[in-house]
Amino acid sequence: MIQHAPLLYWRLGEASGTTAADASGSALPGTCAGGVALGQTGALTTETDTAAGFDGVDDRVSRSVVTTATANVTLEAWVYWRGGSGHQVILYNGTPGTNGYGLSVGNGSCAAGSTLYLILGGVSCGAVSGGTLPLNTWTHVAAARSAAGTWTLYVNGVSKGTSTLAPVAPTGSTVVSPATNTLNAEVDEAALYTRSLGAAILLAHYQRATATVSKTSSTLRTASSPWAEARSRPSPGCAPRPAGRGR
Ligand SMILES: [Ca+2]
Repeated sequence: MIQHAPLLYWRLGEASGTTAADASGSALPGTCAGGVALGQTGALTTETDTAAGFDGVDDRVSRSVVTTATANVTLEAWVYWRGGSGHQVILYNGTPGTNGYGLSVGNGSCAAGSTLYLILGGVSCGAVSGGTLPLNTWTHVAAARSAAGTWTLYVNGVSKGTSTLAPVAPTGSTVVSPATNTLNAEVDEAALYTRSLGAAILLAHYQRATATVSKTSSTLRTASSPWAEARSRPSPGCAPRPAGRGR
């Protein structure tokens, strides 16, 4: 996903600490809170970068909102959902219930239970349904809004539906598992783009998580995956803190 220039890219591959590095180059790190479980087996079988676990109680990774854009945006993440009740938010840009937009799992009040959907705070809590989110399985989820104002929700790179509902301009936080709607899941490779990624790109992101590396591409011979560029960057986030400066 790095080659498609995300504004925000939390790989969530840190082994310790409380900062989630931003691998996009935008310097938009998140802060881990509540005891996020680092070092979980990641979604990408093509590399060893790890994922983060959220307990559905109080774990989150957040920062101040990274963009107020309401069109030409894409949210993307891998989620390994562990079930549970409640209205759980995977990745949100804005203030749930008030403004912004995000990817969420329904509890039956906004959409059918255990359903992935697009939530638009203050507008619609179930703008587009993506069908039942599988349990205990890495699933690639994304939502993109075009310049013309059409949202498309994707599961594993496949469109599940569209909506032309307009979001309220985001304020507040960009967050995985917001405090108001905590998530019981592992999350990996969370990204936000200030452009609308199309179906072909999102399907490629999904497929490349497990793809066999091409032997014919000079680029791929030196970069074993689309994420390799990000992997090679220094990753200061969620890194061990200097002695004596623990939480
Ligand atoms: Ca990762």
